[in-house]
Amino acid sequence: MVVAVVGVTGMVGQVMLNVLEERQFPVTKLLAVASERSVGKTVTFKGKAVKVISVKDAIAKQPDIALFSAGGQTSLDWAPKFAEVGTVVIDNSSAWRMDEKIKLVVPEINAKELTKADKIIANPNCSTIQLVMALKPLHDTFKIKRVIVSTYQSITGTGVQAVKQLENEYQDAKGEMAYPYPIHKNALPHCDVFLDNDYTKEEMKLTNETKKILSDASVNVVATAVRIPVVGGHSESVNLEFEKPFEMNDVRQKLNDFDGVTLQDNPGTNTYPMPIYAEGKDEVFVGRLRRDFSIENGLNLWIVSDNLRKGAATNAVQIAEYVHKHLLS
Ligand code: 2RA
Repeated sequence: MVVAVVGVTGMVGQVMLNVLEERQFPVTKLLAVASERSVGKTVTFKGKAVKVISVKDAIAKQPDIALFSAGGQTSLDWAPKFAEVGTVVIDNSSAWRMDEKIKLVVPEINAKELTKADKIIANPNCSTIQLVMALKPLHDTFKIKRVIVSTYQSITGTGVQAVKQLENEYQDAKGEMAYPYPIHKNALPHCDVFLDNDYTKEEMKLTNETKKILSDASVNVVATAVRIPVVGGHSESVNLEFEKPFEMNDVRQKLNDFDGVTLQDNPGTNTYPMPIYAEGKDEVFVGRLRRDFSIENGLNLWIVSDNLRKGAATNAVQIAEYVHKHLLS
């Protein structure tokens, strides 16, 4: 298959190349695509140097699949033009996620809803993907009434500039700031921009995307998104209120049985998920399970996952695998 990676020089674009190779996706030709300023540079795929080309040149080559991680405006401008030449676009930006004509896909949850007519498919926000992976098996069994989530997000979600800012702050060096404040020894309750309702865009993504992926607008979701100086992945403290009563063993079983979720939960051995150990892996790790004794049918849990992998690149490649297997062959 001819596969384009648009935004190939960015952090997620680079991880997309790694995941395509690791999962042995059947790439017969890779189109490495980036902005004009990167055209002519090279990236490495399967040990070989691949020259970066422009979006226009990539469209002319009519790839089978285009994985986008190049920002919302680039997706709005160019995804439809790829679709016009028959390419299936899987977009990691927020541009299409809440468009009612566009499917928002976590393969383990709703890939089956995809059809040959879907030429633009939205990859959910990283913090949403790990959340709904844990919620789905519990919602199907115990019907979630309310979700309260606090996130502790890796600076890799912001990008290279944020990683550079933290490195500079370690060395007490000056440099470009990705954030309005220092991130070293700090926690910023400010992911993305503030909206008129005083929530941030990141927090409203968690609210709106979760409802769409679970196909249930009745699930109430409220979020606080916090940036912390880690790089391995996003962590989330989650409080759930169910419609139905539950047994803890049943909760564990449902989570354990859900493809892509790994339970790490044993206080007796200090076993719980941590971003330093989730980095580079594709699982969504769940732990710190405990009943919320302050409400009826309440549960607390802790969710950790590598935001560049299952939170972005791996989820997108898994969608491409589904498309290749079920819709293009
Ligand atoms: C973040 N989820 O972590 C957003 C975008 N990657 O900044």
